[in-house]
Amino acid sequence: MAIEPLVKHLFTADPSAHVFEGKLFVYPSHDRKTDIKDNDNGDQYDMIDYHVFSMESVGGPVTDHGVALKAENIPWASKQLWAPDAAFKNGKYYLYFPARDKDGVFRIGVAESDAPQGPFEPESEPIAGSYSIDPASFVDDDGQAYLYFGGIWGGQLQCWTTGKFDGSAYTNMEATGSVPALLPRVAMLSEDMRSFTSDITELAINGADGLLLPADDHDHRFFEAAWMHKYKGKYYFSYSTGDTHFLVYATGDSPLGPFTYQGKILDPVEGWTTHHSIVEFKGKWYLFYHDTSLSGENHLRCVKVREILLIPKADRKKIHEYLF
Ligand code: FUB
Repeated sequence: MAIEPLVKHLFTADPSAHVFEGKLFVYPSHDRKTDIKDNDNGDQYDMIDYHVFSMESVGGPVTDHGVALKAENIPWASKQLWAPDAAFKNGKYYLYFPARDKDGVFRIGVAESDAPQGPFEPESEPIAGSYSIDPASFVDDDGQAYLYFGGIWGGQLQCWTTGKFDGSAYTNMEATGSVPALLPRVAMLSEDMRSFTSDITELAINGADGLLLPADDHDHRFFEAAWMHKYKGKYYFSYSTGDTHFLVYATGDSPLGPFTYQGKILDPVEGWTTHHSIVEFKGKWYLFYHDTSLSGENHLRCVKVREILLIPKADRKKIHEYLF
C-alpha cells in the first residue's frame, strides 16, 4: 500500500521527529519551487524558512504551526536553510539549522523558544567553530547533549580536512580509493545548548573488520543526514550514503563512538536525497523520511512515516528493512 505524505499543502523534507509535551513534533526542511537547475552542489535546495508540525497520534491529524524561523531574521545567514533538528533542555527548546553564511560557507545556527512549535529566536552568530550541514542533536540520559553534523559534496565537509575551510576542494570532491571515508563530526554542547564545550571530533564508523570504512565503499560510507538514538542502552547512529541512496545504521557503546556498521534501514526512495529520523512514540518506533512522490522533482520532497518493525535477528535476511 502506498504511504501518503504527512502533509500535502507544503513540500517538506529531512524530518527530525521528537516527542515533546506528549505529542510528536516534526522539524523538517521546507522545500520551495525555484528555477534553479539540479546540480551536485545542491543549489536547487534553496529554502528560506522552517515550519513545525505536530500530531497527537501517528496517522491522525497533523497541525502545521506555521513559520517558526525565517532566513531574513537570521543575521548571519545568506541562504539555504537545510535540514534542521530540535532539542529540549532546562525548560527551553532549541532549533539547530545549517545555512550558508555571507561568504557562502555552511555553518550551523541555534535558535531558542519557550515552546516546541516556536517561534524560535536565532542567535546573532552561528555556533562558534561549526561548519557543514545536517545538525542532529542528542540529549543522553545523563543530560549531556551532543551535536552531530556533516555532509559531503554540497554540504562542504570535504572542504574542512585541514581544519580550515578550503573552497578549492568545493565541488563534488571526496576522498577516493582505500583511504578512510570522510567521517561525520560530533561535539558536546554546553549546558545552555548554544556552544561547543569539546573539540569537534570525527565519529569513527568501522566495518566488521574493525577498520574505518574506505572512501570507495559508497554503499556504506557516511554522506549526510546524521541521526542518533538510543535503544536498550546502545547508541544507534544512522545516516544517508548519498550517491547510493541508502539509509543505513551503525551501533556503538558511547555517543562519541566508535561505531560499527550494521546494515540498511531503507532502500533508495524516489528522488536523489534520502534523510530521516527515528523516534519512539507511545511504545512504537517510527521512521520519518522523505521522497519525491508528491512532485516528481528532486528538490520538492514530502515527508512520510512508517512504523519500524522490531524483527528478531534470525529473521532479518527475510525482511530487509527497518531492522534493529
Ligand atoms: O534538504 C537539503 C539537503 O538535502 C539536506 O541537508 C540533506 O540531508 C539532503 O536531504
